[in-house]
Parts: sequence; C-alpha cells; structure tokens
Amino acid sequence: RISALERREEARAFLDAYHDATGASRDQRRRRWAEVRRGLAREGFYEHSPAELAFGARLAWRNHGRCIGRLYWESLEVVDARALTSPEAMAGRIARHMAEALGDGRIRSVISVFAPVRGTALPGFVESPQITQYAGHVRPDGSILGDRRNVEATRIARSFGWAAPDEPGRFDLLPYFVRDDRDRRTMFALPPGTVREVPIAHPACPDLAALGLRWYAVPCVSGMILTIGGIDYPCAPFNGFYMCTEIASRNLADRDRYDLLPEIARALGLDPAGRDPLWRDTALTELNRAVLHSYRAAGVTMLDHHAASDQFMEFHGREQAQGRQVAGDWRWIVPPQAGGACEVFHLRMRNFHPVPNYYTSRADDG
Ligand code: NRG
Repeated sequence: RISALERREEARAFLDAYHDATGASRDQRRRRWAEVRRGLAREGFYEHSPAELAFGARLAWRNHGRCIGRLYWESLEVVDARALTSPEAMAGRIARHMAEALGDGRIRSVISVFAPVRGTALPGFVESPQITQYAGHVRPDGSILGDRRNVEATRIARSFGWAAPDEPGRFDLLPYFVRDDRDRRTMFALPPGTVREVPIAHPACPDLAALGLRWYAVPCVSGMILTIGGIDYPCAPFNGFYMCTEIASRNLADRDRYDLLPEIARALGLDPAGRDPLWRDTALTELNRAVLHSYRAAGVTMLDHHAASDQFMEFHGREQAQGRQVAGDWRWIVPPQAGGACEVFHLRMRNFHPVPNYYTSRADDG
C-alpha cells in the first residue's frame, strides 16, 4: 500500500502522537524510535505494544471521516487478538466479541485486533463485510427473499454446505467466512444465542408488527483494514451501535436491499399508487419511529439521527477546541433522513484521510 519511506514517516508521526498523549520522557521516545527504526530497516515491520495498539485503534476511529458517532472514540474497548491465527481461534474470539459487545443490550464499542501484515505474508482475515448479515434467497421465479445485497454471499454459503432453513425466510442469519494465512476459506456460524434480534413493531400501528420485520442488535464491521503507524491490520472487526436510519431508511427501504416501502406504506394505511407523492416520506418516518421504539422497548442501544447529529457537532467542537481538524465525508455524515433538519447538513466538512484510520479495499455503500 505504501512505500518504505511513507511507512517510516507514518510510524514516526504515530509514535510522536502516542508519546505526546502518554507524556513519555525524551529518553523513552528515543529508545522506542530506535527500536522501531531498526525493525523497519530490517524487515519493514515493527510490533506495536498493547498500549500503542489500543491508542492507535481509538485514534483511527477519531480520524474516520465517514463515522457520525465519533464522540465516544476514547471509550473503544480494544482486544489484542494478534496471537490468535488459526481460523478456529479467530472464530472463537469473534464469538466472544459479539457477546461482550451485546451484554444485556447496552451495547459496548469493541474492536478485536488480529495479526498485522508482515512483509509479504497476508494474515488471516474475515471475508464477510459484517459478522452478522441476513441471507438473500433466490426464489424459483427469480425474485429475492431477504437481503438483495447478500445473494452472492448466500450462494457461496450454500456451496460450503450451509444448511439454509427448510422454509427460507426474509431474516435468516448467514454464516461468515475467514480466509486464513494459507488462503483457505472456512465458514463459521456464531454459536446459537449469540445474536440478539429485535422484532420491529410500531407504537400505534399493529399492522406493521404483522409484517414480521426484525433486525440484529449489534452491527459488527469486519471488512475494513485498520492502519496504525504504517502497519496494516486486515482483520480488526469492530462494533458500535446502530443509528435508526441505517436500518429504517436504508437496509429495509433501499431498492437494492429489502425494498419494503410499498409494503410499509400499505400497513400504515397509505396508498403507494395514490396521488400523494409523499407516501414514501411518511413510510420512512414511521418506519424509523417503529425501529427506534422497538430497540428501546427491547433495551438495545440505538441512537436517532437527530441525537447523532448533535453528538457529532459536540465532537466537532471538542476537536476544534483541541486545535485539531476534523475529517468528514458529507455524504456519509449527513443522515439519509431529515438531512437539512440535522445540524451536520450545514457544517462545512473536508474529507481528508488522516492516519491512523480504517479503510476498505472493496466497494462498500455502508
Ligand atoms: N450501515 C451498516 C453498518 C455500518 C456501520 N454502522 C455502525 N457501525 N453503526 C448497516 O448494517 O446498516 N458501528 O460500528 O456501530
């Protein structure tokens, strides 16, 4: 990804930031830099201390231009899983990660960091973009049951012997894939009971609950590469919690996902074929209300987009007060619902890419 010179510069800048934050002595700084420089000269690699790793993962969150939820970047729980290299050990850690993040429903932000790239050797990583995803089944007539985005993943899972339910449904949890350091793929399912799901009901419209919609509690992003001080960690699954629009305005609504707006509208007593062009807006708002209401009733952490926007403004203010520029990708920060009614819509943002950071090598629409 980067030249040896760039790697050295990133390492230096990262260590400086780390030592500034920890108030290290000049002697400590000098010794550590000498060590790192030697490692880089010898094999283009150095090993982060556990404290450097934790600091780097948090900084990468703070720097990530597409995340609206960065106010609590310092609270990220970092689990050092670098020693776990077999697919089975990795899957074991991932199962524990999901359980720790969920807890009793008050979700904790957790990252599990597995082995970094060292020279030309690629360590094991998770191939699936998220640890939990719903299947997309192709019906005999060619229509799709479930999440359209996961049709290919569902086909691959079946080819690996995934036993789809006898009666395929709209919300069947898919297994995920680990590609190990010898380029072999292994399929894993989370242990039963690990994934909490929330049935979606509207506080005032019982017909909506009758649609049988649901979503999982913990979004765990597993397809991004964590980069810290010139070292890349291709397997560093992390989770926070959902903002309601991710589920209600995108996953369940997008045409290339669940495409449910007409169905939602009819459940709400609206007529998608009628004259009111704003039926979609009402359906979207009420679906957001239902999702928020359902997660709250279940005791599962979730934020609405107005609160998320306010939090981002606070984060932005705090960063500026520290003399730091905030990287922000407007298309990602502004919620897909009530954009102009959120303060972030009116905020001038610059989308630059500071390091440490999380990046993706595949196309990803969030
Ligand atoms: N939009 C995706 C999830 C992307 C990450 N969202 C978070 N991340 N909230 C979806 O599944 O809808 N997080 O770490 O909390």
